[in-house]
Amino acid sequence: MDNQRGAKTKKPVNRGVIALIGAALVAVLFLVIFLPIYFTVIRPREQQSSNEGSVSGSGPANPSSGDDPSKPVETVSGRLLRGSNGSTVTKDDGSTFIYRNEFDGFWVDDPQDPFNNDAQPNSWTPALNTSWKWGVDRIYGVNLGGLFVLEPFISPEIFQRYPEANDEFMLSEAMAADTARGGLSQIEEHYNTFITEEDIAEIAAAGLNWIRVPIGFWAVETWPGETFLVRTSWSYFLRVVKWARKYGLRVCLDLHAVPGSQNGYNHSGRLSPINFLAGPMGIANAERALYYLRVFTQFIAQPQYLDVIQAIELVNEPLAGELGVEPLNSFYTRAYEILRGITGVGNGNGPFIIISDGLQALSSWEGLLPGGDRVGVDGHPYFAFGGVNVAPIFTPAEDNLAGGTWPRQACNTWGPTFAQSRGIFGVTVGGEFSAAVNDCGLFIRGTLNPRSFHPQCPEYDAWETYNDTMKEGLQSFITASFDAIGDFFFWTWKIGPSIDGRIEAPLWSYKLGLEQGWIPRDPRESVGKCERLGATFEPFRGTFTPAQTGGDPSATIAPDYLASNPWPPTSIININAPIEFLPRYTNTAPIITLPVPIYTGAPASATEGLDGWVNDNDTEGGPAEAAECTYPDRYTPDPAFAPIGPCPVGFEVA
Ligand SMILES: *[C@@H]1O[C@H](CO)[C@@H](O)[C@H](O)[C@H]1NC(C)=O
Ligand SMILES: *[C@@H]1O[C@H](CO)[C@@H](O)[C@H](O)[C@H]1NC(C)=O
Ligand SMILES: *[C@@H]1O[C@H](CO)[C@@H](O)[C@H](O)[C@H]1NC(C)=O
Ligand SMILES: *[C@@H]1O[C@H](CO)[C@@H](O)[C@H](O)[C@H]1NC(C)=O
Ligand SMILES: CC(=O)N[C@H]1CO[C@H](CO)[C@@H](O)[C@@H]1O
Repeated sequence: MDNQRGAKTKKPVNRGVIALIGAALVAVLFLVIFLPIYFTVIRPREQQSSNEGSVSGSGPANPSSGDDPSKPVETVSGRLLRGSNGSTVTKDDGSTFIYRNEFDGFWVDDPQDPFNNDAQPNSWTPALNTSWKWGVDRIYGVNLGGLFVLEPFISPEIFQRYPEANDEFMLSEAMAADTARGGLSQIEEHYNTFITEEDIAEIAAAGLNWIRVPIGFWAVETWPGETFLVRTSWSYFLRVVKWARKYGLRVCLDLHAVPGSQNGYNHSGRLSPINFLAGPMGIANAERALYYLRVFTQFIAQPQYLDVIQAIELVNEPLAGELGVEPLNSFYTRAYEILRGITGVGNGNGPFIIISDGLQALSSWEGLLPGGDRVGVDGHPYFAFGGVNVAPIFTPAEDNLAGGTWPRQACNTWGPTFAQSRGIFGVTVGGEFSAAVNDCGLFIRGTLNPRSFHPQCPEYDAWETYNDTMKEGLQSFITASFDAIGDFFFWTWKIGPSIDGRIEAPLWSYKLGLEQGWIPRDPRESVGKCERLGATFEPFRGTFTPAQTGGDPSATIAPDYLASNPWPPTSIININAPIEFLPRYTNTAPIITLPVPIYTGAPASATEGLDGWVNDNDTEGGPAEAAECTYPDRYTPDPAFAPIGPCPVGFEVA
């Protein structure tokens, strides 16, 4: 993307009463959510730097980088503002660690210049201040799975505290009732400790360059009956973004859980029937999802965030096989119009838009949003859930390294589909996949089936005693997967210990695999792996169209496509009434603006216009129930609910 900074001038705020109420709400939120973090964490550090007037160390006191951007530069307190391999990083709490990066990465952290994007994670990734070249630069990414949308197999100990909980909804309910153990603050404690600054530094040092960060709708708000910890993850998300900027990582914000559940899985927040684009609340729930996408986009499209949060994924894994592709096409079309309406079109105007393949073949999405500006598709290839296959992984593969049939199977299964999707659709990423070839490990299938009966689980679970052949086989499989998928985000960076103090889903942790030697220390080793295995798929050697990568500032979607994918869609599953009779929301709620951190050390110019809402022309209110309408339960509606006419008031069905 190009880097037109501060090009936007803000129009005077004219959102009227709604804005005032919204602002008041935000101010309160700000105090409640942000001050504890930014005052306890940031203020002491800054006071420290301004109190200590003497220059220590030998570096220049002037925070300019000279010719070599990676050269350490010191601030007045002796604290470094940037550094490369071997430098000392001082964290917000004053403690330090040594930055290790063997790939010429360097970090930047200047309180006077909090949006500095000079950092670079390694020599083969453009610094954040430099355009990402889609199709040229390769995504070597990991997910921060289980951080803001909790999953039993990723943080098992938390779920083991409340054995009755099968998903975050039930977990939150159980915690809230358990004030003795701190109630819902246990979730915040998890946000605060599960992923640390060292993790982000290690991700950069592992040769990686992107993170995909799943987040739930409760980062914005919850409605009555929704048990999730509300509006707390956002400030921790911004802390992750701050660290990503510091270490030079790009971020994909992934809306992983929407009201009503988009797939019914536990990792959608609630194990339940699907009520997103399905059932009597299917349209209403989707309208809330559209609103949350709008609120997130208004924030991340601000010039200060554009170069770090470079992509947004609309909804993770909506179950297209059940919902049908047509209603999803309508949803994506509406989301595209809302998002690009906020950001404008072309490089420098808001994030890349990623759509999930909905757990269907990538080719199902051919023709989606034709001519659209920066739209990509995300596939999640896993063998782990594909049934029992006991093929050994420690026997030699075609390239004489261990791996058995697995590496070549990854190349042959995923290589052609990802390559073809790049030709047919455009930018295509593998947003999730793991090193597991089976569903062994604790809670991989959720808490209801805590352990798999796969016959090889004893062998795969005992990671502490894997021999070198086993590790070589796993590494061969994972490098083949990297090569076949191309632009990838491994699922996931970290697995926490179970109540027994052990990591019990080892092949899902990039960090553990790096430490133990089944993940390559340099992910570029994967390039050419499929060829070395004799896998003969045709790689994508073409180029993307200008619109696909932001090079067409007048990219538009054909009017007939828009007309044939209307919002709301013409039909959805599991309803007993005409779709136009289903409950909808009015647009009368005050707009929620996501809070912005306080930057006390920075000049006002650095934070100019930073208020969480980039486009003041966008003044429509948020969704609210109309008093005169009946709304069934958002997750478990009465299946017999059959309205005999449209709800009479307040609807702009357009
Ligand atoms: C990186 O720093 C570590 C610790 O200071 C040092 O041992 C190592 O040799 C350095 N590596 C490179 C490539 O400079
Ligand atoms: C981008 O950052 C590099 C250091 O990585 C610096 O040398 C360069 O001047 C910066 N470019 C811009 C356009 O800010
Ligand atoms: C390595 O471990 C595997 C799986 O436990 C085992 O089957 C194999 O015989 C071992 N190989 C060596 C060389 O020890
Ligand atoms: C807001 O609307 C005005 C009038 O239509 C237009 O000139 C301006 O460019 C718009 N601003 C943004 C940020 O979209
Ligand atoms: C029933 C259900 O939704 N199970 C899912 C729970 O989440 C794990 C991953 O955390 C999935 O693998 C299961 O399919």
